[in-house]
Amino acid sequence: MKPMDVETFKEVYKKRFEDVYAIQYHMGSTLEQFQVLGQVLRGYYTDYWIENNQEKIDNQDKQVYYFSMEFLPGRQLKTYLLNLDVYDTVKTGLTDLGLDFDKIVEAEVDPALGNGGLGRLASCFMDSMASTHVYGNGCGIRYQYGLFKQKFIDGYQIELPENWLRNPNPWEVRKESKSVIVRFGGNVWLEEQKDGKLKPKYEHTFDVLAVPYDTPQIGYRNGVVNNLRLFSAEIPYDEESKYITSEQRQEVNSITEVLYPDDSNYEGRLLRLKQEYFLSSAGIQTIVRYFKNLKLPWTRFPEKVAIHINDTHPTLCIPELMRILLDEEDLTWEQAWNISKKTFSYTNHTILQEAMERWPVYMIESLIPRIAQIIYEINARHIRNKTELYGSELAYKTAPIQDDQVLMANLAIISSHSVNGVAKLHTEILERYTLSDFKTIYPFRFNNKTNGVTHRRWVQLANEPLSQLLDKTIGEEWRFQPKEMRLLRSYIDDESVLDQLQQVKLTNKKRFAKFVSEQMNIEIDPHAMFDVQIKRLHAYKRQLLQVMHIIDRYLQLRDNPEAKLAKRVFVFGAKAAPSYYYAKQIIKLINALADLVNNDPRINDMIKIVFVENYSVSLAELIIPAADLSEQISLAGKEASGTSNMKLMANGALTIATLDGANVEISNLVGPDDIFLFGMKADEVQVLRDSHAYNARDIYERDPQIQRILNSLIDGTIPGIKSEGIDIFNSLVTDNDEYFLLKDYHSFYQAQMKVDINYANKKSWTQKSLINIAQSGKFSADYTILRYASDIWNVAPETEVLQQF
Ligand code: AZC
Repeated sequence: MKPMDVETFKEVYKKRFEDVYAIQYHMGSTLEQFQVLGQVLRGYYTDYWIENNQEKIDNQDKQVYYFSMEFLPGRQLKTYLLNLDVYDTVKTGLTDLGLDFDKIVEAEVDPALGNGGLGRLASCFMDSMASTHVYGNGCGIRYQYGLFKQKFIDGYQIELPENWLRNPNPWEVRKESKSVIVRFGGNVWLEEQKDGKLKPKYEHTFDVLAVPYDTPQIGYRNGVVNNLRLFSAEIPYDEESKYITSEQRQEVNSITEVLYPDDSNYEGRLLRLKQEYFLSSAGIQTIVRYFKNLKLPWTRFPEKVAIHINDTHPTLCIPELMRILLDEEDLTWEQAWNISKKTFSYTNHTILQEAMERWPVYMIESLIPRIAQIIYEINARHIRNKTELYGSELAYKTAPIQDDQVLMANLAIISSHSVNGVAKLHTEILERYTLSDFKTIYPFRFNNKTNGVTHRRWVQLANEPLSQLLDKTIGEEWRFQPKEMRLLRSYIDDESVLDQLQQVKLTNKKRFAKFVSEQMNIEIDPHAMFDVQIKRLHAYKRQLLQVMHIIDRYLQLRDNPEAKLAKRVFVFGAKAAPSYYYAKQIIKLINALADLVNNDPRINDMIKIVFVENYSVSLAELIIPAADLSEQISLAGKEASGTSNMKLMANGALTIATLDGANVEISNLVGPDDIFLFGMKADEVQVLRDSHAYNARDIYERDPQIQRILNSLIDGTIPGIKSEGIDIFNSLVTDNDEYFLLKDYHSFYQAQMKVDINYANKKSWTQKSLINIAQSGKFSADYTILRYASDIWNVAPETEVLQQF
C-alpha cells in the first residue's frame, strides 16, 4: 500500500477541513473533525476499492455473498486506520495538530444494525474475509433505525429510537444506478407463451426500489477491499405517480425503517417477512446481474458464486434465485434446482424452538405469491422424492411446509449443499437431536464451524496496552497470525511479564472505572475483581443465576462484614427484547439490587453492581479488556456458541462456565485448572428434562441457602421491586424453574468460591490469565473463515495466503 507520512497527512487534512467547512480546522467541532478525517481516509482507500472491484471482474474470481439480516460493525474508523496501516501516522498527525484523537474516534456513531451475537459474528467475518483474501460481499439491510437505545428509568428498560444516520456517514456510498425493483403482492398466474412455455404474469403488484449503499471492508495490511452492501427501500422514481397516498409511501419507507428488535422470538409479523424478502430479492438480483456480465453459461454459476445464509432469515434467497432462473432465464426446474443447491449454504445459530422461524403459508401467499408457488413445488418434489427413498414419515417430517406453515430451517436445509452449526457441541446437538431426521437423509451435509472473533478489533484496538506487551514479549507476528499468541505460554514463570500483565489489566480497569464514575456516578475500586456478564438478556443465558449469587454474597456480608469473600464489581450489559416481559423484569431486579447493594454501608463496598445502559460494541470494547472473570453460565445445551466468551478470554479474563457452546472448546484448550466449570452437562439436562422428575419447589423447601436467596425476592429485602420479585420467584418455584437454576446453584456457588480463593493468589491468577490469552488465538475468525472458504464455499485463497495462516 502506498505509504502516508505524517506531514503530508497534516497538510491534506487541514486543506480538506477548510474546503469543507470554510473555517480553520481547530475551530471545528469533534464531529466535523471526524467527518473530515473520514473524507481524507476515503481519498486514501478508494483507489484500492476501485482496483479490487475491477480485478474481480477481470479475474472472474469466485465471489462469496454473505446474506445477513444483521451486521453489528461497531465504529469503523480505528479498524480502517489499523488495516490501512496508517493508525500511528494519523494519530500522531492529529495530535500534532492539537486535536484529540480519542474524542474524534468517539464522534463516530456505533451502528447498531444487529441484536447480538449473530450480527457481531457477521461483522467479524466481514473483517476476516477481507483480511484472508476471501472475496466476500456482505448483503444486508440499511435500517434507518438500528436496535433501540436502552435507557433505565426507575430501573426499568425504556426503548428509544436509535437514529444512527442523523449525521452523514462518511464511509457509505449510495449506488443509485445499481438499484433493483423488488415486487410484492398482487396477483400472479402462469400464461402459456407462443413457444408453449409457461410464464408468470403479474398484476397490481406493489413495487419497491432497493437502493444499495456500499461500505468498504478493508483487509489487514493486504490491499484487499471487499464490500458490505446494505439495501434501502425507496419509492421507484418512474412510478412516483403510482404511490399517491401517504400511506403507500409510508408502506415503502417502513420496509427498511427499523431493525426487528428481537433475537429469539419470531411471532409472525408481516413487516419482518417483507424485510426478509426485500433483502433476499435485492441481493439475488444483484448477484444475477453480476454473473450475467461474465457471459458464462448458467451451469457455471456455482463455480463463480457462493451464497451463504446467516441463520434462516434470508432463506427466501433460495426461491428467489429459483424464480429468476425459471421465469426470467428460462431454465428447467431440474437445471435451476441443481444450480441453486450447489450455490447455497446455511448456518444454524440456535436450537431454541421458539427461535426457529415459521411463516404461515397464507402470509407468504399474499405477500409474495410467485415465491409461494415455488415453495409449494419444492415441498411437493421433496415429499415425492424422499418418500420413494426413505418412506413417507421421514419425507413429511423434513418437508418445508407443515401445518400450513413454512418451516424456514427445513427449506434452508433441503435446498443447500452445506449446513453448519457454530460450535462442536452445537453441531452435535443439531445432528443428534434437533435435525436428526435431516442427518439421516443427508448424512454428509452437516459440518461444524466453530465461531471466531477478530483479534484486530478485540485485542489490537480494544486493548492497546496488552498488544504492546505482546509485541515486546513475543514479537509482532501474532498480529497477522493470532495463533502465535501461544508463544506467550513460555513466559508463564517470568515474573516481569506477569507483573506487566497485571499492570495492563489494572490500566484497563482504571479506564473503565473512570467511565463508570463519570457516566454512572458509581465509584468502583480497580483492585476489586471485575466480574462480567455481557450479552442479550434471556432466561436461558441465566443472568438470574448470577443475581442469586450476588444476593447470597450480600446476605452473607450483611451478617458478617468480615466474611472471607473477594471484593467484586459485578458488571452487566444487556438489552431485553421490548416484548420480552420476563427479561425486562430481570433488568429491573438487577437495577434494584444495584441500588440496594451499592448504597449499603454495612457491606463496606465489598460488592458493587454496575449495569451499563445501552450495551453496544463500543461499550464491549471498554469493558472486555477490564474483565477479570467472564460469566458464561447458560443452561448447557442452549447457547449455540457464544462469542463474548472468546473475546473475554483473549483479554485475559478467566471463565466461569457450564459446558455449553464454545465453552467446551475453551475448556479443552486451557485445561481444567485454568477455567472454572460447574453445573449439569447438556446430556444430563436432557435426561433430567425427559424424566419429568425435576421438582424445584422441593429444592426450595429443603435447601436453606436457596430458600433465603429466593425469599429475599418477595420479603422486602430488595426495595423497589414489586410484582417483579413475585413473578421471578414464581418462575423458579411455582413454574418449576425451566432453566434449572436451582439445580445448578450449588455447583455454581462452589465454583464462585473457588474463584475467590484463586483470585487471592495474584501470581497464579495472572498465570492462568496468561494461558487464556495465549490459547485464544485459536478462536480467530480468520481461521474460521478459512474453514468456511475451503470446506463450504470452495474459494480457498491461493496457497501462498493459506500458508500464512
Ligand atoms: C447467537 C447465538 O445465541 C450465540 O450462541 C452464537 O454465538 C451467535 O449467534 C453467533 O453464532 N444467535 C443469535 O444472536 N441469534 C439471533 C437471531 O440474533
